[in-house]
Amino acid sequence: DNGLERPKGYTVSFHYNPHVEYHHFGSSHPMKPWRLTLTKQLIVAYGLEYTMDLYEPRPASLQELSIFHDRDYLAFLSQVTPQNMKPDDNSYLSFGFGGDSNDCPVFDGLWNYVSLYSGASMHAAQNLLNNQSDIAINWSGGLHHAKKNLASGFCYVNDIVLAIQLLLTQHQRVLYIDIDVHHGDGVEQAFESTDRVFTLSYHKYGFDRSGFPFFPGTGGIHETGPTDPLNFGKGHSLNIPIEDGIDDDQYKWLFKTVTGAVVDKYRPTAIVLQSGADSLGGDRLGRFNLNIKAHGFCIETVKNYGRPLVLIGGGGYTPRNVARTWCHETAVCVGANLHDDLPPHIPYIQAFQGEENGGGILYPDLHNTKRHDNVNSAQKLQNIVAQALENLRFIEG
Ligand code: V1P
Ligand code: CA
Ligand code: ZN
Repeated sequence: DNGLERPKGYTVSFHYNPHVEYHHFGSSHPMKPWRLTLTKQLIVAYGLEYTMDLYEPRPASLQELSIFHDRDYLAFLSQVTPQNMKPDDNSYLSFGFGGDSNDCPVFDGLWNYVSLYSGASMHAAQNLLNNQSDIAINWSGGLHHAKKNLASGFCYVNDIVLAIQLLLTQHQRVLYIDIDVHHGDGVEQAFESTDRVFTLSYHKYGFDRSGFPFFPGTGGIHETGPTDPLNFGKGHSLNIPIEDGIDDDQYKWLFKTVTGAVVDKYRPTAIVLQSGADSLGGDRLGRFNLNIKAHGFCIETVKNYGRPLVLIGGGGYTPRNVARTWCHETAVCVGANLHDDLPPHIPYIQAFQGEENGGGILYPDLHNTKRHDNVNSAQKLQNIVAQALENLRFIEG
């Protein structure tokens, strides 16, 4: 038994167009699409490609993206290039490009890039609707900050919103869960006025010593949707703010307790899970101390709810560990156990070798990178859970 037989009852589909990998945000930008190359290489090396249905989705059309995004925003996005852009142009700035941080640069092939990752998320959702799979995976998506007329935080088109909109054609209640270290503000905002989508985000929340908020600065425990009692969306968002350095056991307890309560109360008929890998220990932008298996525990927990599931990527800024995590989580979906020694013949094996790169194994200890002291006390986390459960009383049937 090589552990890779297709488990009975679960059909997993993998939606990926390799052309996304070849796009570059710029050498100093933390978002590296080639982390997807590393991810795919690990998945292939472990033989996981034989345990899933593989699809190479076509890019989404402008028409399809306009289900969520404004026409004038898409018109701008589809024609702007590094050659024709005007940095002091009003529309350029008003659509979220440029600015001091340059979070959303204009790069070669930008339109192709956004169409590819969005096409893959839409295709994944469509595959669930057609009953072609139980779990549909798109590691190239998960760009949760994009708004209908605004690029934000490395996100230009919100593929998650588009996927959920497709699911809503057949599902009465869709649950969105977001374990990226950042608040899933774009998805929350897109569905703020409906009770047919419940959004749940776990994230770092707080201010640094200079008073700057951790991006995007929203997602406090008391933000549960609109306050207007006549608004159907009231109470249909839940935010779990977390401080620096949270460890495996704390996060697993928090995730299981809160997500379990949401599933019990909201009774979703489909789930979309954003699995941003910037919540791992040692991430270039993140602040948590999670190991790969604790991150994967969240995927396992959600899989076991037994609802149709779209699993998508997101942040993740230490590429070798993004690849390890998403390979592990692909294995979790198909029900395979992977050997800790990396298989031979991985094209970019050097990326995983050497002490500083995780010593050539799949599950290096990321907690021990200890870059962030754990300031989450048991008491603080208990208070968060108590308040989260209190917030949920609003949606009790
Ligand atoms: O903090 C900011 C800027 C500062 N402005 C007031 C806002 N931007 C962050 C954006 C993080 C985006 C995360 C995306 C995701 O959730 C989903 C894919 O993971 C930022 C950071 C930071 N350390 O938070 N931008 C950059 N770093 C950056 C660094 C180098 C070059 C370009 C951007
Ligand atoms: Ca999050
Ligand atoms: Zn993030």
